[in-house]
Amino acid sequence: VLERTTDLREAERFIRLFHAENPKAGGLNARLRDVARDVGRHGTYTHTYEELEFGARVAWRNSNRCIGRLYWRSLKVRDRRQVTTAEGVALECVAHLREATGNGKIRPTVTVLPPDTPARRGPRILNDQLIRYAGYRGRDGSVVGDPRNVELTETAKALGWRGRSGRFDVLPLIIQPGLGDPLLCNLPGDAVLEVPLVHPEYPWFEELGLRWHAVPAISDMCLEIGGICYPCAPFNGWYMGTEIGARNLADTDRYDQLQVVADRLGLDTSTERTLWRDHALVELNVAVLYSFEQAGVTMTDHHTESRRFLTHLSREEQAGRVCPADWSWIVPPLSGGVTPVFHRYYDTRVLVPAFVHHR
Ligand code: HEM
Ligand code: NRG
Repeated sequence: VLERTTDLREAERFIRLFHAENPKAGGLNARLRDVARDVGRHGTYTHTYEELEFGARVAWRNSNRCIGRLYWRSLKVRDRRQVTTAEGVALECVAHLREATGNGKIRPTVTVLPPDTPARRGPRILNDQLIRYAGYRGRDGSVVGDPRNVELTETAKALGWRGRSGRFDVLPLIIQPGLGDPLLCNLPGDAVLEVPLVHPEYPWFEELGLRWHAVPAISDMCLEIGGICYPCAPFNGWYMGTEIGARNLADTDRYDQLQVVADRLGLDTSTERTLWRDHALVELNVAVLYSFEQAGVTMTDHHTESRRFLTHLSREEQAGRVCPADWSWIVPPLSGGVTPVFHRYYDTRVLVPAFVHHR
């Protein structure tokens, strides 16, 4: 049982925001009175569907680290607050992936499961994304798969999961219900669209055996709206190529592929001054964008998305709002200075509703 009751001032602040931006909703004072009554009686209140949808969209709009916010109004909100069991949560995650993947035409989607209330804790997903590749640590300390997910892989194994020791094994979901033991759930193959990576000019690239999943679906952030915390609200958009090509496959503490790519390209890696890392990085990113395009899977590139983000900023200003942003996350990890988002600073305020890391 949680001690925490909903902060009535936060609730009122959100209800006022909802009515200010949705003047047609009407009945502000009646709603404020009802919310105050419910918080007084039960320590919390329940969002209407319209409030939930608006709150989730504004949480995206307020994501300072996100360069993809131009489309915040198009977020599809799946209201699954009535789902109480871990099995139900697992089924909803699978349904979310199927709907959001759309055969490659990815739809930005969030599924909202029950909130934390004074009476009962909401469920949680232990995976940081719905789709993650296992990382297996060997005796010599080296890792097969994604080194980032070694701990999650060990948790899954401790709960009875058996990995196949491959480089791209999709981990099961681990769901912690409000009460009781965690549940393991294998994702069915048709819920996980993947793209094998090929290069438009180098046939050998395919032999590297690299691939990535189509949908990034963050599942470990709380959705906070009007003083209510939804700890289980997995959301997705689509990938920007650099997330995969310049980080997941390139970082030395992830798949660490720059040396391998440079060797195949026949680059001189004896000195940094040949810029072999930069060259390999570009070819890796070319392969990522080309492969997703060929597979018909939605993906954006960092040049296009940077321009769109500045469009978003000016639209927000025209609407009379500040659009805060975190420069260190907005600037892409490849060719930063060649994109327009590099050449300015941003308001760094933190607004709510928001997606927040509580873990
Ligand atoms: C972060 C792009 C949709 C919320 C990011 C990052 C990128 C990005 C490149 C930085 C990731 C990193 O460096 O690891 C996009 C694109 C989208 C999209 C291209 C396409 C539609 C969404 C949606 C939501 C969202 C639908 C929420 C409803 C966030 C949040 C973060 C983030 C909360 C920060 C994550 C963290 O702190 O780890 N996004 N995004 N984004 N995005 Fe988006
Ligand atoms: N860099 C992470 C994903 C973080 C969120 N990125 C998005 N979000 N594109 C990775 O898996 O590489 N989104 O909701 O679309």
